[in-house]
Amino acid sequence: MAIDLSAKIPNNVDLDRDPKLRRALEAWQPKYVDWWKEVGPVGYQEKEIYLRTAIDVGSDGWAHFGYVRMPEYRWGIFLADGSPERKIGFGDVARDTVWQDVPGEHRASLRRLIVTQADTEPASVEQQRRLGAICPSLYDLRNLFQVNVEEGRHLWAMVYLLHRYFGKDGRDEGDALLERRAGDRDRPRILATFNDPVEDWLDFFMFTMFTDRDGKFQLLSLAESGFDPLARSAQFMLTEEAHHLFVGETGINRIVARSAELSRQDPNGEAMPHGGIDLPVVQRYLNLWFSSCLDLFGGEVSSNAAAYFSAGLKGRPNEAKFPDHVEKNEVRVLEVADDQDRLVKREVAARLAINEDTRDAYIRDCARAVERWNRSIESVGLPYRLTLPSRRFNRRIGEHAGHHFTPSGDPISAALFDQKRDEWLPSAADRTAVRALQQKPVTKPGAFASWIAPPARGIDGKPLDFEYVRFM
Ligand code: BYC
Ligand code: FE
Ligand code: FE
Repeated sequence: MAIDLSAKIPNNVDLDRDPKLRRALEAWQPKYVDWWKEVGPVGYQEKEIYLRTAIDVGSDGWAHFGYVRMPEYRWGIFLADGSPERKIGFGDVARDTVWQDVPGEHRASLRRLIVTQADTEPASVEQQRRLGAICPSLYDLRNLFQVNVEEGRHLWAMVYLLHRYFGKDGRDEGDALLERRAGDRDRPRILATFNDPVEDWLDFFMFTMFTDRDGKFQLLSLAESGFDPLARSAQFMLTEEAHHLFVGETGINRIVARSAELSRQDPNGEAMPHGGIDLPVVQRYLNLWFSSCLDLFGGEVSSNAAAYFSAGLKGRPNEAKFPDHVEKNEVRVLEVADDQDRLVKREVAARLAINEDTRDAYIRDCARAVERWNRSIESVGLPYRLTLPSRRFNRRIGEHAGHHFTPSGDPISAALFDQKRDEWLPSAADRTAVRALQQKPVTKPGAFASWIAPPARGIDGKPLDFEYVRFM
C-alpha cells in the first residue's frame, strides 16, 4: 500500500475508511503537539534537523531522511505486515488463531499493558529535554532528537490502539498520557525509571543503552501477543528501536574509548584532568542505570505476568526459542535473601517467574555490550574492566527490594550499603565532574567534545562534519 505522506496523519491502517476514528485522532493531534512544545526538547524547535521519518513498513526503504523542524515532524501510524492466520505461540491458548479485536475478558489487562508501554514513550522525551543545551556534537544532537521524535511516534502507535479498540476509555487514557509528567510528584509517569532524572549525556547514553533496551525486550514480548494489532505495532516499533540502542551502545563505547586513551597516558591513570570521564565513574553510572532498568521487568514472582502469559496477551522475547511454550508444570529456582539476609534458594512455578525469563534475555544482551566496551579498553592496553552488577544489586521492585547487596550480589547490611554507596553509585562529586565537562554545547560541524571519541561514521552515509542541525 502506498502511504499518503501529505495526509494529516500518515498511516497504513486505512484511517480514511473510519472517519470517526480519524476525527478522534485528529482531535488528539493538537494536544499532542502542545505537549511536545511544552515538555519536548528545550530550544531547537525552530531549527532544521536532519531526521529520519518512517514512511512505510517494507524491508527496503521504510524511512526517508531530510531536514525537518521537530513540531512539523510527520508522526504516523504503522503496523508491520502480518497474517490473520498467525497462531499464538504460548500459554493456554497456544496454537489458537490470533485475535483482530480485543476479547472482552482481556480488555482490562490489554488496556493496562498498552497504557504502561505508551507511558514510557513521552516520559523519555520529557526526561531528555534539557540535553540539547550541553550536546557533545551536532551528530549526537541530531541522534538525541531522532530518538525523541521516534519515541513520540511510539506514543502515536499506542494511542492509535487505545482509540481504535478501547472506545471512550481508550480516548481518556490517550489524554491522560499527555498529562502525566516524568519526575512529577503529583502525577508521575507509571514506571520508576521513567521518573529518574537524566541530567547529562552519560545518563543519556546509559538510558538509550539500558532503558531503551528494556523497550526492545518488552516490545519483543508484546510482538508475540495474541492481540494481533498490538503484536504488529510492536514489531514495527522494534525497527526504529534498533537505532536507539545503537546510539546508547556506541555512545558508551566512544566515551570508554576516549577515557581509556586518556587514562593510559596519565601517571595516575585518570582521564578527568585531560577532559575525559574516569572509567570508575562510567562504572557507577552503569550500576545505577542497569539496576534501575532491571526493575522494569517487574517482580521475580508475578501473578500479573503469569496471567498475561497464560491468556496469550504477552509472551517472552523470541518465544519460539524457548523449549517449552506452556510452562505448566515447570519450576524455577530463585536465589533470594531470607529474613536474616542469608542467600537461600526458593522454588517457584515457572509461570510465576516469566518476568525472570525476559530479564535473563536482557542481561545476556547487556553482557555482550559490556564485552565490546571492554575490548575497546583492552585495545589501548589498560587493565581496567567494566562489569554488570548482580541482578540483586540496588533493586526497588521485586524479591530483592528492601534488602541490600554488593555489586557482586552478596547480602550486606543497610549500614554497610550506605557506607559504600559512593563507591558503587554516582556520587555528588561524580555528577559535578561530569557536568563540568559538559557545560557548553559543541555545535561546530565535525567537532566533538573532549570526553567522547567521534563515531566510526556519520548518519545516512553523510560525513562526520555534515550539518546535522542547521543553525541559520
Ligand atoms: N516501577 O506484578 P509485578 C520502553 C508495579 S520501556 C514502578 O511484578 P508485572 C521505552 C506493577 O505495575 C518498555 N512500578 O509487575 C524505553 C504492579 O503494580 P500493581 C515499557 C512497577 O506486571 C526507553 C506491581 O509493581 N513497556 O518502551 O509483572 C524509552 C507488582 O509488579 C515496576 C512495558 O513495560 C517499576 N519498574 O511487570 C522509551 C510493557 N515494575 O499491580 C520507551 C508493559 C512493576 O501492584 N508492561 N511495578 O498496581 C508490563 O508488561 C508490566 O507492567 C511490567 C511489570 C513488565 C512493567
Ligand atoms: Fe519507544
Ligand atoms: Fe526507544
